[in-house]
Amino acid sequence: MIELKYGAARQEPRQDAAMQRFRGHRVGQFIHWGLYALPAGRWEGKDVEFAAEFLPRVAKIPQQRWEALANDFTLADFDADRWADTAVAMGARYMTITTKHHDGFCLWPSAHTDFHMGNTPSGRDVLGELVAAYEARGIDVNFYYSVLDWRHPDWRFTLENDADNLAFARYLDFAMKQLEELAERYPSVKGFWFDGTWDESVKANGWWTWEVERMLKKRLPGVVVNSRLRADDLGARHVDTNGHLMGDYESGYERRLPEPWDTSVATRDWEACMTIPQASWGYHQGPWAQSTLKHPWDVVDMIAHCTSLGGNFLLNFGPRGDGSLAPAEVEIARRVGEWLAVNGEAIYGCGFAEGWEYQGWGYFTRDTSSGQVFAVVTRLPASGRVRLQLPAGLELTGLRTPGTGAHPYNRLADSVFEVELRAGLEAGPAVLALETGLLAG
Ligand code: FHN
Repeated sequence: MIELKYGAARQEPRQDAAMQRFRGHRVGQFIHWGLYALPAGRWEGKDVEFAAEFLPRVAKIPQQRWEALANDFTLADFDADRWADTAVAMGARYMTITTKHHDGFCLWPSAHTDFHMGNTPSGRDVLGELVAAYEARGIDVNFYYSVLDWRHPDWRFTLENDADNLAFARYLDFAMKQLEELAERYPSVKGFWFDGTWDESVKANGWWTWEVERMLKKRLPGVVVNSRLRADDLGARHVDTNGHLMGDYESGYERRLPEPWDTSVATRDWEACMTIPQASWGYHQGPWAQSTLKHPWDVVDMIAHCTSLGGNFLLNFGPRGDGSLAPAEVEIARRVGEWLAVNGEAIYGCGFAEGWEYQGWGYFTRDTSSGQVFAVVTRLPASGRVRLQLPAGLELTGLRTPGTGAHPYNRLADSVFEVELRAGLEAGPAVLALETGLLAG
């Protein structure tokens, strides 16, 4: 063990009420919204086949022209209640929104920059409106904050000399002030989700990431912070040099999930975030993105996959430049929500079912309070039949599907059962609630 000043604050997962609440949510809505929603991946008539929020960099747009987009951010069709209604329809229990992305534009009227929503034609505090709308519906709000800032004159990717060190120290002070401001203006926020912390400059200042976590936890008791913020004394990220997770949950699963049989993941809290199109987080209007939208059942598969390993799933939405949500994304949210409305007992408050092995047709989950085990069948075999292998010594004593009630099954051997599931596929992946007992003898 190496002595660390800025390593992990604890070695075991948090068990306080706020953390348990976050852990039980399982399904969240991510939102990437900023100036990049206006060009939406297209510049001077050409589609730029890259994540829309990277447009200023990829298309090498002069800073002044990028900033001028703020004049067109009129919010002609923005309604915080409509966004929040969509989250409710999806069955999301929390929402995480970009307060500032890499281009430095802030969704709240920050006193520390003039590059913010308050200086757009409407002058509205959309962040405040969103917090109010989501919380009125019982949905927790978390703030995404990009430490990386392409616009700020003191931002540095690397620290080459004293002048860089001085400039970057000023930058860290600026970012700390913005974070204090967010905590003060919106004290009901439940979590902070940091991004853009991978550069050498941040890694060389692990102390600052420690201070940010400490400041937020002091001001906002219970607040949940992702691992991506943190670097330790030696520049190790997420997990400190001694192998302990920093922050409250691992947030490294981005557009990828752990292997479904990798049960080692279940020893920590974690969250995976996912785009609806193949890659873009901000709204991208081109076919590069729009022809790759995920099917609602693919989303359900990922939700169950994460739950089965004790993780949360954060599905990203990229609202459009006028403030409206893309209809295709609203439709996906609706269908995922319809599935969750029937089958949510296998997801919310559920986690890893220890002893129940991954078998390829989908996932086992277990309700962390009642102990009820579920099978979520997302890959039905061509036969239409699923073979359920129970842990040794257990037998099936009853089977129920949340939508339709008792379901028949056949015993093939001790602890091995077969279930026919061809009917009802149009309603999405089947869920089975398993009643079990000890095998006699
Ligand atoms: O560069 C960003 C990207 O735009 C997006 O915000 C994602 C979300 O996890 N994070 C970064 C890439 O890791």
